[in-house]
Amino acid sequence: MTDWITRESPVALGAVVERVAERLDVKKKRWSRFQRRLDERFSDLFRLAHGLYGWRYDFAWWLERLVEVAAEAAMDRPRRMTDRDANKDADAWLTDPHTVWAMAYVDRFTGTLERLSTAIPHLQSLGVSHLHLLPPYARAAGGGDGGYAVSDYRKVHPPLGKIDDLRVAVEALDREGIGVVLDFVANHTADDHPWAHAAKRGDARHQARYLMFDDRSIPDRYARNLRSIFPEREGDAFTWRSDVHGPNGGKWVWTTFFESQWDLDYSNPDVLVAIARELLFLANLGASVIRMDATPFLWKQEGTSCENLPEAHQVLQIFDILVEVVAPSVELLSEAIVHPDDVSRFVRPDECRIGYNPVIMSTIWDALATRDTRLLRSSLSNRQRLPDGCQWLTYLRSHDDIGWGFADEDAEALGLDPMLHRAFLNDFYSGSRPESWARGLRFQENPLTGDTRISGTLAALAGLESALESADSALVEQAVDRILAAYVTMVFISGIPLIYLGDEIGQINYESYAHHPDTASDNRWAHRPQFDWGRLERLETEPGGPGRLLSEIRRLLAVRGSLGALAGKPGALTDQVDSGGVGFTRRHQEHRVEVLVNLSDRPATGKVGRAGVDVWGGRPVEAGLREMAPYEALVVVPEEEADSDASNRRVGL
Ligand code: OTU
Repeated sequence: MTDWITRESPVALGAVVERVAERLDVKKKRWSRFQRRLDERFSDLFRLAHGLYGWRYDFAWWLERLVEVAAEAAMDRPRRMTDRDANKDADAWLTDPHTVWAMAYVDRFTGTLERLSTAIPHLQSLGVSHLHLLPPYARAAGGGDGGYAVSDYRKVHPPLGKIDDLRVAVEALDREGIGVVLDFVANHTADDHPWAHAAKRGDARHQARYLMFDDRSIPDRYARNLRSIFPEREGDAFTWRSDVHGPNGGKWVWTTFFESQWDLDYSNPDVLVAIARELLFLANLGASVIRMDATPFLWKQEGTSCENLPEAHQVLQIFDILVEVVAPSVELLSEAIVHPDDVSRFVRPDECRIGYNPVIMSTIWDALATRDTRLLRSSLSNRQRLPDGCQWLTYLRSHDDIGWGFADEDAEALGLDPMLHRAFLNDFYSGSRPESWARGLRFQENPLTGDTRISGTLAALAGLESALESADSALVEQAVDRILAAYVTMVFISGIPLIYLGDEIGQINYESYAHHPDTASDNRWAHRPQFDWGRLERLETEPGGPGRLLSEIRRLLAVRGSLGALAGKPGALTDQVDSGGVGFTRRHQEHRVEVLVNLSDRPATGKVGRAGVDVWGGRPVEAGLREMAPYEALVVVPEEEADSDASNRRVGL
């Protein structure tokens, strides 16, 4: 039996398409392509939109507007991109071991968009296939949360250039084989976005795009169940704004993150349609991937935590349909840094196909501090499965803080008290334990729960910064080995590796962030230093320390690119290294690789399952037990494969 939506869908589609076509300047070939794709996805779109807005008297009109917005974008899509869309294997890169991402703030990397092309040789030397430009858009005054308080998607932050410079930069990178990842901040706009300005003036339609309240009665009811995202901020998730026209001389505005970031109200279809237009504009700028910021927060409902609600997923599924219909070669990336099970739920073939993996990230740091990989291993075996066609983005740190994102249940099963364990990790990484090598900073300490997160560059957190300061070369080399052990784990275990640019040259924390008014109150700026191009040049000829780090990261990514086994499923744990290490195998078609890593500063015992060639260490290995040096890693491929492997040349076998 078919339900009424399935039954009505072709009729509704026919009517919608006819009316939209009448209003648009239709280009015939494009239109038929658009219509073909829409045919395939319309019943899903209808069902999802009806689920969210079907109760409204004007539902049919909004559905039509949504299709119209997609049709307009499809007609405007540049030719270069429609060619890319037509390529059937456009998404093969998701599992290609050559896929490597890097991320940077344009101002801190090359200063301007125009100068981005000067960075191409460095990106290519690392094998970078995709570059995430942290939001380069016009932003609220006072730094605008590094671009995450967007004032206008169609304008670029003036010091970086103009929107055409962004278009040109994307094209230039693309020509060199580097796809661009652009942010879409769907949860909120800046408080100086044109919609916010109209809301301030008292325009009812624009006030209805946000969550605004005359008094505290409704906010108080919601606030009971909300988590504080930035607890060092005064008050709760609501901000009193006397500059918003209201009967009581202002309004309370929902601001999950900072005061200048006004949450949008997706229960209003006007928001969905208006924001979809901006999303498709970015797709047509040439982005290969669009990063959906703060996905868990998109939908609010009283009595819930207002995170991870089913409707938030449905909104994302609608975005996914629109992008697929207009720009099928564009992938969506989900940024959900929540409980591991919730993180996985955001990564689906019909939603975002790529997702940040905060579990691998945080449990690698856990293993380095505790010399114990049990939490890493249990998290990996319990909560990492993704549907086919989806992919993790693995990383050691991003532009944000590090939160200890393991599941409490997993820690408890190992006999750990999750709160105490997080407290230990925070102490360790902020350097307040005597045995700690780390130089991190406590980020957003919560006075109620004592909970906090950690800021710091890779070098600062992994002990390279303190070692360099001590000028003890043995400590420096040990810190480089530690970073490489973490990198080998991250790069081989699953997903697409992501590098925060500057980490590969061992950049340390930028302490002066505390002296700039725009950054002083947010110590994440400590780990967003200006990229040091002079240092990069110096390191090219330095054999040890950070110079070795740079050349080894390049080599590691090259080895990765040469291993067909990495195109397959994520690593299957083998438990072949004792508790300070991790072992896993990966297979794809006839390819196979076994990885053993000692993540501790003590020797460990590992067991190689099958003899072969360690393409990382550059030597043949026997099967069986072996002593592993502190932070040693082995990447073992069968001998036949090593013979034909490009990595041989690189490792000089
Ligand atoms: C994101 O991060 C961005 O990555 C941050 O740079 C922004 O400040 C923020 O959104 C607001 O736009 O809380 O500590 O589950 O954890 O969206 C970082 C997702 C954050 C949130 C995440 C957020």
